[in-house]
Amino acid sequence: MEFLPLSAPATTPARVLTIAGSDSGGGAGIQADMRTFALLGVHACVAVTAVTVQNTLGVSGFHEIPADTVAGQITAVVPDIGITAAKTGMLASAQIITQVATTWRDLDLAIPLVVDPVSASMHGDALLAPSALDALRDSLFPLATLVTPNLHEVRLLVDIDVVDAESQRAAARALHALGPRWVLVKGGHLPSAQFSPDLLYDGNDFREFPGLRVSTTDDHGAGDTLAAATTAALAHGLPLPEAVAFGKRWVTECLRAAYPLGHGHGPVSPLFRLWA
Ligand code: PXL
Repeated sequence: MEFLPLSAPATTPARVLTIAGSDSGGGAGIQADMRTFALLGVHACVAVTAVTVQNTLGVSGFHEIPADTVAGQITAVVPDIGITAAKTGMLASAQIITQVATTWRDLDLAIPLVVDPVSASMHGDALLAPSALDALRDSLFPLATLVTPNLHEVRLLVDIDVVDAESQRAAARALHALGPRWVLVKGGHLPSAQFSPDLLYDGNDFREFPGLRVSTTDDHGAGDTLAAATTAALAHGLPLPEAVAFGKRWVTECLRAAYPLGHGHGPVSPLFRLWA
């Protein structure tokens, strides 16, 4: 696999920020982001939004962090540390989404923001209050450089059932109308046995990333890992379509390297980068 053009930084590496929830099982959320960020050579700052209680069998609950504490984490690190790209994952509630959007707007940053509109775990456990969908659409999407919904999230956000290439395009158009600069409609849940086609749209052109499907049930954290790798690539200065292409290759390799864990679904793994 072709990797990012990394050379050792003279002193401080590129910095990114993840605004996301903690996964006690270590496979998704902040933990997935940090694994990928470290292996892609970026320093990661964290604004924790929620602490989930979960293992490989599912999420049994979560504790939401107060919205002003989430905003406080962002305003504490951004001007001090200086970040070159950011991503959001689990945001839990409308209050947190609204505060994150207000904080982001107030900081007036000209850096990419990748919004992964996490709504549920792979087991179907809710990670976002249904009442928060309006906040996501109205306040955060217009600030996003890229949004990365899976097909379940597409249905919740724009009420379109993606079943083929044509409906995937319709969904991309509807999502783009909500204000993000780019939309990536992920095809991981499409019925194809061979491919997992993701569709990128900027309001004018469509670009498909066919991606070979990796057959595994150990795919916990795949969406987070794709968004994190794309964010890291943006922090390294890649243009958006190349960053998405890199993210897609990265998550495919992480799916190939996924391992069984516990009694349920194991995580995708970027640890392959460490082995000879
Ligand atoms: O993979 C989405 C996700 C994001 N963030 C947290 C999660 C999950 C899925 O379980 O637990 C904290």
